[in-house]
Amino acid sequence: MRELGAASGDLAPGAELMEGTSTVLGLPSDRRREALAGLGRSLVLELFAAMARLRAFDERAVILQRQGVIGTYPTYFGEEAVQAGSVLALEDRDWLFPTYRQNSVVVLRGCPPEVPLLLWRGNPAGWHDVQALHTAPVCVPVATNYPHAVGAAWGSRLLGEASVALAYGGDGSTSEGDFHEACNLAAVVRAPVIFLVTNNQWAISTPLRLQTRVERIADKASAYGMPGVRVDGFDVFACYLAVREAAARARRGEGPTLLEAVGYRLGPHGTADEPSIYRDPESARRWDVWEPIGRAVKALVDAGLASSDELAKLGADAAAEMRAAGDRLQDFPLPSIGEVATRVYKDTPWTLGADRLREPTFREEG
Ligand SMILES: Cc1ncc(C[n+]2csc(CCOP(=O)(O)OP(=O)(O)O)c2C)c(N)n1
Ligand SMILES: [Mg+2]
Repeated sequence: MRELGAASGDLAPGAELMEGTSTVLGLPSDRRREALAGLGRSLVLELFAAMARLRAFDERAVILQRQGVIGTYPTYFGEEAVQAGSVLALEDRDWLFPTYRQNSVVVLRGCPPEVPLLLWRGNPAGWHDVQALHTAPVCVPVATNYPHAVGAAWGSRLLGEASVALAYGGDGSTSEGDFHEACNLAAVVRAPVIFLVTNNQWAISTPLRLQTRVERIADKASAYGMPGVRVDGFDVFACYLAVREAAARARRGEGPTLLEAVGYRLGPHGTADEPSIYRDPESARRWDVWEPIGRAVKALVDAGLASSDELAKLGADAAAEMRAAGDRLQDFPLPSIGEVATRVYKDTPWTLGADRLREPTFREEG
């Protein structure tokens, strides 16, 4: 497993940007040890194991893409802390609305990892059970998942349920009309929803300074009348605590929260992207010291909560799990052409009826 990471609390590139974010790993060492001990060994290990599984999934997916087993893939290298922290801070009854970037969070809800891998293989077996897992399908159109989450949250409140919805998004998504409409409606109706924006400072090739004139995305919250909170997005413990607090607020009937997880996109936008064309590889590499798994390893070992061997074993177990999931992909039969419209329409239009769709036939050359 690729592990980088600086000693916790070190001054590193981006430190100014992290100033004022809520953090555990950025605390002075005595307070950091105290905060980690307060969370307890079993929770910190659970959070670490969740990050390790997400990392292993991501690494396996990139390998499978390079082998031609799956199609283009949006890696989330470096964003495991936000994803693991947020999922574990919620309850199973709470709803997740992931984007392409959080494409495997459903695995942390108990979905077999081959399911999201099959999604990127274009196989219908890659559609997870939305109702059972309380996780919406991965959303590729930027920002359209925000109003969906508001609807789910508002609906659950009208039904008298105490569930919360969490919508993920990126810095770029906050420029979309859907983001504005969702935030506004959520605040007006006090929907129990969390907008979790991972500010990785890039929207494909568009840097943050060309995306918005605000320096802090969380500042946008005041325009809607909801709290805006900034959290160290490379710190799984801080992300966990921030989401837990926002969820508690939502459950108390106090409405939505905008959470900005401050970070940097350590990798490319996806496997089809070549970032050196639009950003300087040297300055990008300077951010590697924030890589969340290496950072957590150092802090947990330092706090005496785990040994590095124990943490390495969690990484190795996760890698084995994801390798096995990848090996199973070829066992799933290719879909038939008739399935192209399945789950698209309630009643399949006659133009797409089974009798009108035929398996492609190939003429022999020559
Ligand atoms: C409505 C819409 N417009 C454009 C795109 C193309 N697109 C895919 S990802 C992306 C960038 C999104 O950036 P950001 O919100 O910061 O999320 P990140 O990819 O960094 O996680 C764009 C423009 C799209 N998928 N949907
Ligand atoms: Mg982004």
